[in-house]
Amino acid sequence: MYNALCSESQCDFIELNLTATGKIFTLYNATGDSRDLLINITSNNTRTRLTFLSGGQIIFSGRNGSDIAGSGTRGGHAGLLNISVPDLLNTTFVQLIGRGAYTTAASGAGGAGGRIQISFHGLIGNFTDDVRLGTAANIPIMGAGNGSAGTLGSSGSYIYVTKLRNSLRDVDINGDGQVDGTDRDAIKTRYGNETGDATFLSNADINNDGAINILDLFRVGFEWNTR
Ligand SMILES: [Ca+2]
Ligand SMILES: [Ca+2]
Repeated sequence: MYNALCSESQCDFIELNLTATGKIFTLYNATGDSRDLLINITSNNTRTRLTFLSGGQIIFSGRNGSDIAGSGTRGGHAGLLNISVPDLLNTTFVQLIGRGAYTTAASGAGGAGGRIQISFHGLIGNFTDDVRLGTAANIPIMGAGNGSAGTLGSSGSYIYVTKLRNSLRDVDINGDGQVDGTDRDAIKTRYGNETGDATFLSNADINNDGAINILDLFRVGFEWNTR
């Protein structure tokens, strides 16, 4: 999908909404390793965003060793996934999958797990940079590949999450796709909180100034029922 917008390992989108069944796959190189993938949202429009709906997947896994022609002595390594978004990164339900591949070759090693690097301005609710090797949505899956002799490839890693600059967070505080009373109440119950308070919730600090107050509530009102 989106082939026309991709060149080699880089895809430049003005805006991208990956639907529930949408999948982006990387290609393999000759030795079965995943090519790296750079997804760039290029527009600087205020509400330009990268959104993944439930079930959307980006897969940058290595190729299984037994499927690599003339080789197969090890599983393919997963690649590097880089995502750059100028405004809003909504990964609430996305699955980012960079598995090292297995191999059936004797004493062969599994491929290494993938790496993820993300740069963004705003932050939508429910995003986590927690690296686990499970299968739950919204958690990167970057497990190491296995080999027939039991040799594991290295685990995947999260390189960093960085903000390109401070900016607004999305007003959909609980990340359910609606701007409504639930989001209003998330501010209401924390009204007056500041960074460091036990009940402070960064997603409710929409203008990202370290305090939850009228300035944040105003922004929920401004986008009330807008999606
Ligand atoms: Ca909401
Ligand atoms: Ca605030």
